[in-house]
Amino acid sequence: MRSDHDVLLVIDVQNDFCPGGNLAVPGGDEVVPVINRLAPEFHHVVLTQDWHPAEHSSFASRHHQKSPFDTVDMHYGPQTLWPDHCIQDTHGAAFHRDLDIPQAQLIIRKGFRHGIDSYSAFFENDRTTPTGLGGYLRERGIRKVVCVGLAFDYCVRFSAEDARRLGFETEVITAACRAIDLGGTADAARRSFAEHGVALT
Ligand code: VGL
Ligand code: ZN
Repeated sequence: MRSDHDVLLVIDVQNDFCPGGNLAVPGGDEVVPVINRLAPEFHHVVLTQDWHPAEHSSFASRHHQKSPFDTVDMHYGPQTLWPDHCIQDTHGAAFHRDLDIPQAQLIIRKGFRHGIDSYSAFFENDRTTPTGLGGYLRERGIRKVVCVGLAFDYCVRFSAEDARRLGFETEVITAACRAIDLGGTADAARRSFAEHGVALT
């Protein structure tokens, strides 16, 4: 077993990020058995779930003459646009059916506000609105956050860097992640982890 002060943060292992989904990450489903094997080593497991209203502002379909993966300026800064994905209460937003972590203690839903996206499990994309997870983990006596899931270069990256910024020791297990990799974003994530003191294992 891991230390009682470690948490496994399982990020967005949802149908839309797996092959056949609306924002499929290559090999996304391959993380499921790896995470299922890791989870029993942890006393604390938290899941995140990307959870958008049907007309979320991160969807390219909501922007005139924009395509998925274009960037627009939002009031909080640049925002990549995505295919419609992880709409609340749809099959695409459900966890992968083989994800088997009955002991998970908390599900953090994020991106539920129409006008702002949230890659990180800790802060929305304005980088200041907290989700509450930081306070929850602190109150539970957590010192180390171990991140796995989808996508390595977006939600895993932002969650891990925010965990570090909040003062948690932070580790990303690469064998339990897959990347979207839009023009070098996976390499950028690896470099950024090195700069910020996020351990890659
Ligand atoms: C994610 C893009 C949009 C992710 C979520 O889970 O990495 N990426 N929404
Ligand atoms: Zn999303």
